Amino acid sequence: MTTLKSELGRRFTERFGHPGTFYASAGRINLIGEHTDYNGGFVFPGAIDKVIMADIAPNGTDRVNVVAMDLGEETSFGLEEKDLPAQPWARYVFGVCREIIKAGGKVKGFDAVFAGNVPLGAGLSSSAALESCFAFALNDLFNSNTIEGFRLALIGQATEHNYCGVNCGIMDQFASVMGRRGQLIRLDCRSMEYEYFPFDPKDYELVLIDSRVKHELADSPYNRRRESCERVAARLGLDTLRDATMEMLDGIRSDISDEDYRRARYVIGEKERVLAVGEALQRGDYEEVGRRMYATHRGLSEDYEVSCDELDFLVDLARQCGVSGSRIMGGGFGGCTINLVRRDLRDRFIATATGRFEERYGHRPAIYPVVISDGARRLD
Ligand code: GAF
Repeated sequence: MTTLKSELGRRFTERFGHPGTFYASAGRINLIGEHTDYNGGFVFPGAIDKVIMADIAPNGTDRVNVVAMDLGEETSFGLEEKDLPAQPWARYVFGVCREIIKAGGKVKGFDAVFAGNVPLGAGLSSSAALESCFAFALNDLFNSNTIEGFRLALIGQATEHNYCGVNCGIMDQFASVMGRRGQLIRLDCRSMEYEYFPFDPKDYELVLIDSRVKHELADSPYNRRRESCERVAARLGLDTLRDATMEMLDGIRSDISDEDYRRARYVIGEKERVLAVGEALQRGDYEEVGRRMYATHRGLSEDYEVSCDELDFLVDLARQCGVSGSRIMGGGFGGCTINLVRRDLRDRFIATATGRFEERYGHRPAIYPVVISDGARRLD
């Protein structure tokens, strides 16, 4: 963090000739509740200690100059709809500016340099971290912090929908903005009520194993999953699958495609699993939490079909090593597994998983210990 901040500061001063203000927002993990957010269901995310950080200062013009330090690229754009930049990364920043303006907030010209340590394509929501970082900063710099956190998350989500082609739910931006150190958040994505759950098990640890196989949400298998769910909900006369039951789904089975049936079956099962995990956490029953994680993986792999060979292999390895819970995390099509592992098994599991994965796929997976951390913030 300190190195990232000083490198950003150096680059900013070199490029713009004066110092700016630092902001950061976090990537996220999700314990359970996958592909439930856009179905009006529950999710269980937390912010992590990997961030996108930006150094920013208003420049007194109507133009935005942004340097993406990790990519070695720079662009400049105006703040009107016609000014949409060509670079995909710049659309996140542009989208946040536009969504704040469309929501009645203020954005004027500014200079910025950003960089980060959220691994890209790992399912840790680097794009939500980027959106949330800029949304938080522009709220502070131009709106006297009058836009509340939950609205900043909606601004990030609308950016994905309107400028990046991903019809995502609210989970990633919500966790990135609202995350708190040491706490997971159970969010009801319909009512937007949420509750913080302290997460600091003595005998267990969360470990991410990154397959380093890249997924692309924008080529739209993600959007197609969402469309399946919306078709089934509409057929049931519901707004979302939140109120659907297995009995209702079985009642329309012959009217819908087998694929849509399986998508909805997964979502209905996942809703129950998130609630069961909330209760198990309150009892301190981490073995039950883990069992539910394996059940989620099975649903994501067989019914929702967002896993892949590499991720199924990692989950199988976890089971063989006696890991309490393991599943693919995030949107899918690659990225990480999240593993709930007893501390005494941790090192052996990591060594086995790393070695066997490399033997089979020819490259080493990356290992990230999970540190549940604060979400969007200004850095002094
Ligand atoms: C991606 C999306 F951005 C989230 O909204 C969520 O749907 C997730 O996939 C799956 O749970 O990260």
